Order: sequence, then C-alpha cells, then structure tokens
Amino acid sequence: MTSATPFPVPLPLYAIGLGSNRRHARHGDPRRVLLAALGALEADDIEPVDVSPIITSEPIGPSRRRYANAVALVASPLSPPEMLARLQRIETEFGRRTGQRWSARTLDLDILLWSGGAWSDGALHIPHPAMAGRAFVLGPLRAIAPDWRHPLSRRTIRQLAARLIRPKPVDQSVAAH
Ligand code: A4P
Ligand code: MG
Repeated sequence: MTSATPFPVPLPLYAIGLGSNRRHARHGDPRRVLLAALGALEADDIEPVDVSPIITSEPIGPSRRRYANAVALVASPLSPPEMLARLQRIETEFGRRTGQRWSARTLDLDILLWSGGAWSDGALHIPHPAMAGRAFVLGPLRAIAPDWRHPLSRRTIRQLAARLIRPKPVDQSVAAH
C-alpha cells in the first residue's frame, strides 16, 4: 500500500512583487534585472505559475530613478518566513544594499499575497501593508490575478485597482458651498 493521496494537494500560492531602479553590472538595466530575478526565483521548491508584464513607473518616495516593476505568481510549500528568507537571499545575490529606506535599489522583492491568507509576525506582514495603495503593484497583479481577494478588505484585486484609478466622487453637499 502506498501513502500517496489519490489527488495531489495544491501547493500554496504566493504573489511576489519585483522592483528595480538601478542597473546591475552584469544583468543590465532594471528591466533585465527583473528578468534575471524571475530566473533566480525558480527553484526545486518554488514553481513559477505566471508572471505579469514588466511596467515602468515613476518612483514613489525620495528616489528619483524610474522603476521597473512586475508581479510573479509562484507555487511553493515554503512557509512565509522561509519565503521571505529566500527572497532576501536573492536580493543580496543581486547586490541589494541595505541602509536608507526607499533608496535606489538593484532589486526589491516583496511578498504581496499568500493563499494561506494573512500572516503577521514582528518581521513580516502579509498582505504587504502598502499594496492596496500602489498602482505599480495592483496594475501588474490585476493582469495575472484579478479575482484574488485581499484577505483583510475582502476586495478583489480588480476592485482595489479600480478604486485606485477612479477619481474620488465629489461630495455634492460640500461642492454646493
Ligand atoms: N517585511 C514586512 N512585510 C514584508 C513583506 N510582505 N514582504 C519586512 C517583504 N518584506 C516584508 O523591507 C524591510 C523589511 O520589511 C524586511 O526586512 C522585512 O522584514 P526592505 O525591502 O528591506 O526595505 P524597503 O523595501 O526599503 O522598505 P519597504 O517599506 O519594504 O519599501 P517598499 O514598500 O518595498 O517600497 N516606487 C515605484 N514606482 N516602484 C517600486 O517598486 N518601491 C519602493 C520600496 C518605493 N517606491 C517605489 C517602489
Ligand atoms: Mg521591500
């Protein structure tokens, strides 16, 4: 008798945000950095499922260089802390310099969503706390996972993206004065 289950249990899914606004000596411009990072992400225990188009975006924060951004969906049995450690190892391999927050960086890898839902410990928060306000995250994510629900707000990525780009309705009672 075998202990294998008759149906394979699906692996947890992660949405990983990728960002770069600095050239890498070997890989080249930020867009090529992201392509190389997507390759580095694949491993025995991280299976790529889908990847968004790579967009360029204006920097949010003090850095003046434009970013290349993308989102990858990967399936992996790694726990969230294990996944964070893996992403940080890849950032280091790409020459990420720690120091000033939001400084120009060769590669930034964030865990945006996890199919297990929400996770919070001192060092890691999933969903990524800033994702719902960032077009450079929601745009690429909507291209590959429009129906994924944010586990805290319960809104889909499509809804969150629409809220971000839709102009706020004018409050008529205020506008009348
Ligand atoms: N951390 C907590 N939760 C997470 C998570 N879900 N994923 C902790 C990844 N890390 C998480 O991160 C600092 C610490 O956050 C980590 O040690 C981890 O324990 P970091 O990546 O080392 O520092 P950071 O990136 O400088 O700060 P932060 O707050 O993560 O910045 P963001 O939010 O990543 O923003 N503009 C454009 N257009 N495109 C960008 O990609 N990126 C940033 C950086 C700013 N402006 C940008 C872009
Ligand atoms: Mg980060």
